[in-house]
Amino acid sequence: MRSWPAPIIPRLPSDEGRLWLKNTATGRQEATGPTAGQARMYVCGITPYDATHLGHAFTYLTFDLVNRVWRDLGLTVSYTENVTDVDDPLLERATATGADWTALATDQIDLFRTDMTALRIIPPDHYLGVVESIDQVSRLIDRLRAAGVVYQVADPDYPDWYCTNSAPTFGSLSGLEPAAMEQLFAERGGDPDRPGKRHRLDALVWRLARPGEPSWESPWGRGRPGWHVECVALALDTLGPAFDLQGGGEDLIFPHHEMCAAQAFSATGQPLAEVYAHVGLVGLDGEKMSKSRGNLVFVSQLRRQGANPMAIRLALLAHHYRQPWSWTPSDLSDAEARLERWRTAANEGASQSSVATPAAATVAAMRAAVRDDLHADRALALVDAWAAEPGADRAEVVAAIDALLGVAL
Ligand code: 5CA
Ligand code: ZN
Repeated sequence: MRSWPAPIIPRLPSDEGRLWLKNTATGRQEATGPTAGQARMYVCGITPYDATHLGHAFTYLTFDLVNRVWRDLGLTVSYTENVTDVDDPLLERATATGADWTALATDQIDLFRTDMTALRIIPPDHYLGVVESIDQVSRLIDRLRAAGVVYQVADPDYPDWYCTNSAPTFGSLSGLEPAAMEQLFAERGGDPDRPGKRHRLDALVWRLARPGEPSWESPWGRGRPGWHVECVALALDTLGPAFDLQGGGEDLIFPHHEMCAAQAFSATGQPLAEVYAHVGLVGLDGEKMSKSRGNLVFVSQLRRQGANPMAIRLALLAHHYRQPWSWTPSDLSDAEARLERWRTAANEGASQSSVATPAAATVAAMRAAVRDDLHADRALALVDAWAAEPGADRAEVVAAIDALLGVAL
């Protein structure tokens, strides 16, 4: 699937270090990515039945920071992102609005590309929809079957295919008790009560065709892939097992990423990823911003209302990625004022003041802030201090604001 145009990223003078991220699986901050060569990252992409809201933008911005930090450390990055372009919520929305499901997905993916381009998010190297990846999914189900974890549910009408979470590591990502797992599984697309399953938490991997639903031929009968198996197939196919980082919003810890990890382990005998990072959810009026709740602020809507995309980016950067927060209009007005101050500092004559902040010290501190669990919020404070008294060598800081934070002044 076509992705979107890459922003131009200035190169800063080289500098050694590591990216440290809090690993959801261990609760500890861990050096993430290799010391040299290629870093590999998979981030769970959109289900394209509605436009990009600020929660999505916050998640993709977070992993864009990872991408920028790795590149600044001299690594190359192989980045995969999926599009869940066939799934229940998309089909339900299409039915409810009388739209064709493929047209709905195509429109929303286009809008997502436009939003990501405007926000200067580095595009994935592998941007893949499920519809174009049915063969990869089918091959993974084959491997899971060979590993003895896939079976057909005892249902005379629709004997769909399920996968048992038999990996010894199951549960270690989320650290949840079985009762909490069942509840979240039921709330987030799972079917613990379906008769004929071997275990209540087993995940659907291939759903046989129902009348009126899209379906594809496969060795498992005509049907379509389940959710988790899709991400595992695309990740293993493009990155291989034990890649550096698996990411998404914190709503994906359970069941999605836990079950992805279990399936990958069953298929390969290796972990899916070394580190799992999750983004705190963005809300509105104290509730999680979600398509099903309908309390959404869209990036495209803010842009139509005249918001500068760099101000939207700055508004999101002001929040640390692990901290859940609620959007308010002052997030945007504060960011617009900050952007204005930074632009003035970048474009006006250098301060003659003896307290002018040296550029090299500011850039070094910005690097330290983002390498330390992506503290963009701290980096913004450092640039604020610099902008109050910019020295003569402003170009260095302007380049770092662009390279590390993705904000073009
Ligand atoms: N297609 C699946 C992942 S395979 C999916 O969750 N799609 S989504 O459109 O619902 O979400 C896309 C990404 O945005 C996911 O990583 C999700 O965790 C993240 N996300 C969704 N809502 C929010 C929110 N309110 N705040 C932060 N991130 C969010
Ligand atoms: Zn996913």
